Amino acid sequence: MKCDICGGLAVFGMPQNRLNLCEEHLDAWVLRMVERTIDEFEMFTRQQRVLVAVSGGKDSLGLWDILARLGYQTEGVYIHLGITHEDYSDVSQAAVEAFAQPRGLSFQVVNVGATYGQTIPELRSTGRGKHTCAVCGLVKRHVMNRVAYEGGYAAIATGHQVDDEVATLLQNTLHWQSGYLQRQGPVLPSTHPRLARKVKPLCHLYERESAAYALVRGIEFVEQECPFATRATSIFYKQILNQIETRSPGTKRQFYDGLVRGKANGELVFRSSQVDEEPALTPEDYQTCPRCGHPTLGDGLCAFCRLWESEP
Ligand code: Q46
Ligand code: ZN
Ligand code: ZN
Repeated sequence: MKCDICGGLAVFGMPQNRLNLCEEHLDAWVLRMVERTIDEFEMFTRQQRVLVAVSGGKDSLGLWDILARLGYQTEGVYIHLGITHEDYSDVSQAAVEAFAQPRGLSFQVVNVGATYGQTIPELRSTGRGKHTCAVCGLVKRHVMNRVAYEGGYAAIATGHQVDDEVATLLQNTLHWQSGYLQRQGPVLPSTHPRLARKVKPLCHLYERESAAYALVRGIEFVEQECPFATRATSIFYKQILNQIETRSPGTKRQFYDGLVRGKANGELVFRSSQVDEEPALTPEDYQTCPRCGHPTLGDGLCAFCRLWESEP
């Protein structure tokens, strides 16, 4: 297999683009793709500071590496969830440290247990009728919004790639979750000064491209999945989508791009007022949580503070 650009030894094939690339040209292709995505969706500029949410996995560390190489101003945030199964959270934090230090990149750690009194597994075990990932997602969103607001960052960048996005899209479509479909996209605008703009610069990169980039760059990421992820339905949807993609290369990109394009040109319209970060909301739609000052749609405590409220 030859590289379609230089004729050298190709190490990576992309059937959906009919493209085979050597290491050097895969690297250059990924950088160009991400830069183009940032520009196309006007995610941020080189004059703005971006907070990169890092988990220690290939996608978020790869994203950070790409943004730093492209000359963007980045800082990382690692949220230590207190997951002790196979030392998952400690091992992930160590991977983030080992990545950032030699590159001179700065990051902060928010330890959920130390900061708020309970880790994610402890919170879950007190049985609030929510799945672990729902609790975890709520906590991570709250922490990231707080860190971004306090640090004055222009945006939070996450490592979601095409496979993550289409798994979510399939799940939301099967259940016609109009609120989630409305907020899904490469950019979630800020609807309140305390709710940061969220951007996904890898949203046009397939997971295997992101993995190949991390390998080519020699990034030592955590391969271990979060122990709770194995039960996540998103893995099941990813497997189904991979089967469809094998049969018909490019389907994943088409599925995702169709949503983004349809919403941009008004062909697809979804409505819901039940999601805290729905893009159509304005600051006036929110109340202020009396405990943490976070914006919330209902009266009283925000969903994050209610989590800690309901002791068993
Ligand atoms: S970290 Fe948290 Fe994920 Fe683990 S508990 Fe679920 S949501 S799977 S991205
Ligand atoms: Zn080449
Ligand atoms: Zn609150």
